[in-house]
Amino acid sequence: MTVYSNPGTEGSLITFDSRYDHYIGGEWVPPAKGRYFENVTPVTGQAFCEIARGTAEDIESALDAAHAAAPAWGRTTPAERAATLLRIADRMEENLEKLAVAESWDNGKAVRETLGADLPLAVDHLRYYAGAIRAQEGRLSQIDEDTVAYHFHEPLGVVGQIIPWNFPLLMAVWKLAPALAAGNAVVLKPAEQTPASIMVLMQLVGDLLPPGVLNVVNGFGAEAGKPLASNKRIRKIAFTGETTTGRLIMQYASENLIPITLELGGKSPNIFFEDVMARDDAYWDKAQEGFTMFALNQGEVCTCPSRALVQESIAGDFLDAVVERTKRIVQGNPLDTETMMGAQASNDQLEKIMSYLDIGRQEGAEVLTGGGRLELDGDLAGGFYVEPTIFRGDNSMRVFQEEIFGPVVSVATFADYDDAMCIANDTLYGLGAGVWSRDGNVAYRAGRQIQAGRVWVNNYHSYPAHAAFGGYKSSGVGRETHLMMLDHYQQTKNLLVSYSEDAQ
Ligand code: TXE
Repeated sequence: MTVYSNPGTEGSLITFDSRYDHYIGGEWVPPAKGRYFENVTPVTGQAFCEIARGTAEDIESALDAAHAAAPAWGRTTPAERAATLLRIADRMEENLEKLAVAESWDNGKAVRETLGADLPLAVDHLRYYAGAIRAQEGRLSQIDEDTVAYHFHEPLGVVGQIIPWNFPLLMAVWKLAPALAAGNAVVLKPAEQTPASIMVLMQLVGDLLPPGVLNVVNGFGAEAGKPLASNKRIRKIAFTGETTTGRLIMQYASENLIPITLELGGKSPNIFFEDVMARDDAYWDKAQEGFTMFALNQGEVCTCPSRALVQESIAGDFLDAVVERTKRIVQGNPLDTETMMGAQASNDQLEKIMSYLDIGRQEGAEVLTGGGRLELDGDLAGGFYVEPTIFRGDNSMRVFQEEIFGPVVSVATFADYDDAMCIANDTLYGLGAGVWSRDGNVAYRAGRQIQAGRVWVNNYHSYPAHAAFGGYKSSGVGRETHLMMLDHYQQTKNLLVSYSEDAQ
């Protein structure tokens, strides 16, 4: 067991700067309007640094730098770009503990997760796209004996990226790795709730990229995000966040006729067929763990399995077991490696979750465990902690239909396979889903029938590179974490060449 010291205190791995500027053209640049905002750690609820409050002027400066850098970066060879990504991955790996503590302090998530998942996954994504870009090939079509169509991949040029606060470093890398591998220059806007760990990352890796290839402008959605997403000088916008914001991003992009990728909200079903309890064995243990995944990352995951569907015939025993399991989730100081669940990312998010706990009760959902704020002592008393909560109700309730984005699961029962599919697909969203059955045919059929871009079968919440991730329905447009994402950051140049010496 390790308990990392709070940043800035004796023995800590990291001391944050008291103030962070924007990172533009390889330099630290103060905000044009000279304004900063306070950044709070959810661990204690205290402000720990100031962040540049970006506006349209800062976005324009970043776009100037990106446009200056884009042509040369776009002409580098795949091997050069791959080598750069690998160097960034190595630098992150060398500083893994430091970045993990920074991320936990900024976001509130357990260091057990940042050490074991967020950072290793980010490093692996960089390495994956380094390999993917080197392996990418163009295409040639033979039109006739003398005519050939060559298809070349070209970068788009300068792209904008806007990310959320639930996995700040991992979301940054999910977006940056394919964009940079494909030869684009980037202007990235982190979420206003969690900018600090990304600025620490830029301090660590900024020198590995030519100035202007990667620019980071901080600030709020309306003040910095909108001027970026609606800018005529970007050739693409990539966004992860709320579905309503995603609609706005799509509107801005439509004005400029640029492509988008959107990764939005979810209300993912996690379906347990009756055979999961057929034997008390390792599989049943794994299935129970799969249920408790609703609390992973404090439930602040777009694919949070926030609707559990359990076959009626096993509901009583199943729920007794998973309630017991949920009560064993260790909550507390996110910097303690024993802690499984840390703090919610912001006070706003805490209040949103608390309001849904009230809504669920008012709708008549039964609280099987949890249901309130978790009060902790000492310097954690001001932090944003919530108990993992299990509601039991039916799929028409708001707690089954609306994204809560907290450690809250709503459980409904189903009679048979068709009933399960009907409830699973009765949602606006289609990002993730889980299917648990020992019967491979049932699991396969259900996996194909559920309207979601990612269905985990007999597992949940794994995010390996090389498996496409993205939404159906109102959950988004495009696919990340797979080489098909390169297509979203490239345009195709076709040269249609005649080698004929005959007159046309
Ligand atoms: O999201 P926003 P918020 C869901 C989750 C959460 C809710 C609200 O349910 O409770 O959204 O979170 C930037 N133009 N998800 O308010 O507003 C903003 O600055 C351009 C699900 O934080 O979508 C931030 O960088 N940019 C989700 C980013 O968008 C704008 C992850 C996300 O903020 C903008 C996060 C605008 N007009 C929240 N308005 C997921 N799918 O993982 C805001 N932004």
